[in-house]
Amino acid sequence: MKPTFRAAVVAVLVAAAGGAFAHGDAAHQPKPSATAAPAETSFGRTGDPKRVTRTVSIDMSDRMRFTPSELTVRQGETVRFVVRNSGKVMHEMVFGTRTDLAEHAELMKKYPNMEHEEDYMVHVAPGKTGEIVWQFTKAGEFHFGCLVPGHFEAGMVGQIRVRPK
Ligand SMILES: [Cu+2]
Repeated sequence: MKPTFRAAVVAVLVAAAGGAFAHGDAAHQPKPSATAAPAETSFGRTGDPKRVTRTVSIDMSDRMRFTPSELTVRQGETVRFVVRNSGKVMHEMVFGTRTDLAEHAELMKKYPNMEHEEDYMVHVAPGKTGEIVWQFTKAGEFHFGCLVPGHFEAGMVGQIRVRPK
């Protein structure tokens, strides 16, 4: 078991002990002000909607697929993802490294009611459309997955290649 995974489990257990099992509570708190510098992750940071240079539409279906499931962007590019759920069950799109996503999928199996809201994910109800604006600040290969329990394992995962500037 990797340390990051263990840390995530501990975080969930601590939240449970505090009586707020879902971090849904946190999701309802106001987000940090727009003037604060967005937090950098290993796969980029929250994008500024005013700097979007490209819009990519992605479909999520009950066949457990993202369409398209592969794309290439340039390092530094800010992309608006318009994510449509054309299925009849909930789907979500979560960015991360392959390891991040696999660990997160495991957690979701253990705690299926876990709710969370981060800028690098969007949960989309059937028939609805959601958005993520993300800036890819680091070159490399990243992934996006649906972490509704069982979906990631069924192959609901896609790949983003970020070409160096
Ligand atoms: Cu899904």
